Amino acid sequence: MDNKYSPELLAHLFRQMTLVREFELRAIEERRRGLIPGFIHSCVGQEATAVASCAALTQEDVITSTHRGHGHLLGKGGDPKFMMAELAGRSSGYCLGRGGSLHIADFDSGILGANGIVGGGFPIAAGAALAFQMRQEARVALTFFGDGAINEGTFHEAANLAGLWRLPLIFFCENNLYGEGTPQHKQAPIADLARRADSYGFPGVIVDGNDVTAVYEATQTARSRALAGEGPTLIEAKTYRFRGHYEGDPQIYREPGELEAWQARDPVPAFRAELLASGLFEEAELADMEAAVQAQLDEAVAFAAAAPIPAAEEALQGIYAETHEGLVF
Ligand SMILES: Cc1ncc(C[n+]2csc(CCOP(=O)(O)OP(=O)(O)O)c2C)c(N)n1
Ligand SMILES: [Mg+2]
Repeated sequence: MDNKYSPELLAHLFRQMTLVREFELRAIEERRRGLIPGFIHSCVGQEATAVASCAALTQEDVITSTHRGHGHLLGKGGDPKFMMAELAGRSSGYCLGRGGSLHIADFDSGILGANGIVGGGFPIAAGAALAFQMRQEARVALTFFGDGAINEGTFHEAANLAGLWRLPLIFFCENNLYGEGTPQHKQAPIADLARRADSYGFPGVIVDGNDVTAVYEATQTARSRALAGEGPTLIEAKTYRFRGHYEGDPQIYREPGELEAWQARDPVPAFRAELLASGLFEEAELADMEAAVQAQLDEAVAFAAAAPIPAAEEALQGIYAETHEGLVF
């Protein structure tokens, strides 16, 4: 382990990666038990991309997320209690139980929204980045998306203007090799999606998405460029999801041995082993962090289960804006 990373940062990355992994497993379990209705698209296997990219941002920076967004939101400082309650459709959730897993927003944490519309986050993040530039604020926007989403028109429109206007925007592609059940090579004529940045006049970098410190560094570099007025960066993080596209997906599309090969590079135990080998952390310290995460999740599930579902009479509240005040971030 390179000693340029502080023990505080390493501990933060490990704690957050553990939180994301365990949050996902708990959400899957609670869906089976009936607390959580609807779809869950888990990011098990993609913890390093979510956590390390957000760790390179500040609280004032903003993100847009996707249908596979729990890790992004936790990474950006989302509270598992309000998230679990939102997944359960309870009135104590981030969006009062109206949004569910795919539509969580929390402007206080700089989370402009997960999005059920594939490619829906690009114009929102570009708009936020334009606002930061016009107000001369030292903030960046980061938009998460998948290898499927990069083929949407919204990517190309946002990338074109962001490149032209040198917006402080980071395009963060989690290339997990599939869009639903379609392998990446059947949805795009090139394997390295980072090359697309070239068309829009900004750098595209490829990073090992299962290497937490590599992702952290790539995002830090992109952020520094953005703040220096040099414009966007496209980061393509090569990674893999270990579970189905959604919970219940029969997963008939994987190549034999593919899942096992990626599981051998599971980012969470790999980072744990790296921390122990560095001599900076004792086994007991890591076990304490893991136990603290479990306690936090017990609390989150209890918080969600204790809250009521929203009353039917409130269904139309919060749909139409009465003022612009709530929209200022
Ligand atoms: C505009 C739009 N088209 C299609 C869908 C259906 N859909 C949901 S997720 C998904 C695949 C997205 O793949 P990718 O961007 O690679 O993200 P991943 O699921 O791999 O994280 C599709 C096609 C949608 N929600 N929105
Ligand atoms: Mg994908």
